[in-house]
Amino acid sequence: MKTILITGATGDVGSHLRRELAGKYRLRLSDKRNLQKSKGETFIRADISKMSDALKITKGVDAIIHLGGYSVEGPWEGILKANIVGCYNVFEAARRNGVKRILFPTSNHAVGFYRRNQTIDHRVYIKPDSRYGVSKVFGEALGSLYADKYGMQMFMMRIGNVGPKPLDKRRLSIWFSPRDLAQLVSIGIEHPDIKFEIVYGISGNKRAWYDNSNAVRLGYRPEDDSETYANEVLAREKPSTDAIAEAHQGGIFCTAEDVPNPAAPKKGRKK
Ligand code: 15L
Repeated sequence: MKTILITGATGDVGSHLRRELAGKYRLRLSDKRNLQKSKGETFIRADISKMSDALKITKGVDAIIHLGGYSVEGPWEGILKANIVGCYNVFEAARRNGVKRILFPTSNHAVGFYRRNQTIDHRVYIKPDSRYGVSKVFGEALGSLYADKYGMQMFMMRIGNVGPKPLDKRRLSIWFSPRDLAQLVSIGIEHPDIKFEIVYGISGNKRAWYDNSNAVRLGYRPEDDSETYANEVLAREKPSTDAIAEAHQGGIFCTAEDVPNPAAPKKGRKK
């Protein structure tokens, strides 16, 4: 059984993955915050902005799902530390420890300034909508470098919004159900021929803004479609006064300086 490291495991995506991957892999979890581990899991408390911690958690694993970091728009200092320094440390520590494969949840916000009337694929020029989006582009670029220079295997998932149901009209286009997330992650772990791939982490949504043919080429067959929830989502949608947010795929990330994290139960955003 493969050992998979999940960084940032206390977050919302981490919690879905722990449940979905349980029994299929030996899960090594890490986070800055404490976590109650379940059967088949180990936990190492770590701050990935320190290289020594990154080296410790990446030792002896078969693949890494690097979720750790800042997950919404926020102050530059926080994003720099968590998403630039932290991402560099994890990729570099993996290289030094001989870990070949990394799955990186980049984000729809790496390309959030594309307009909603456009369909984009994995080859489009980047158009980040926020400092957070820029930090995800950094991860994609670092992944590309480490694939070309060191022969590492990099699976970049531009994730939409993970959750049991789409939250609003924008998320009808980018929703990613937990079971589709698990399927795409399994492809990222198991596919024998990954060098550097960009795929979109979304379900088979009828309203998708993405041509996800690269994921389909690698075997992805999503089971869910946000259309199932469209009527209930649209019925409760309030009209927006933010024309820029409304016109672009990234929504309020295109105008806001700080964005509440829908996944965070109490505090505004992941610290
Ligand atoms: C993201 O990249 C965030 O991590 C997540 O919290 C959501 O805000 C999501 O994008 C989104 O666009 O809905």
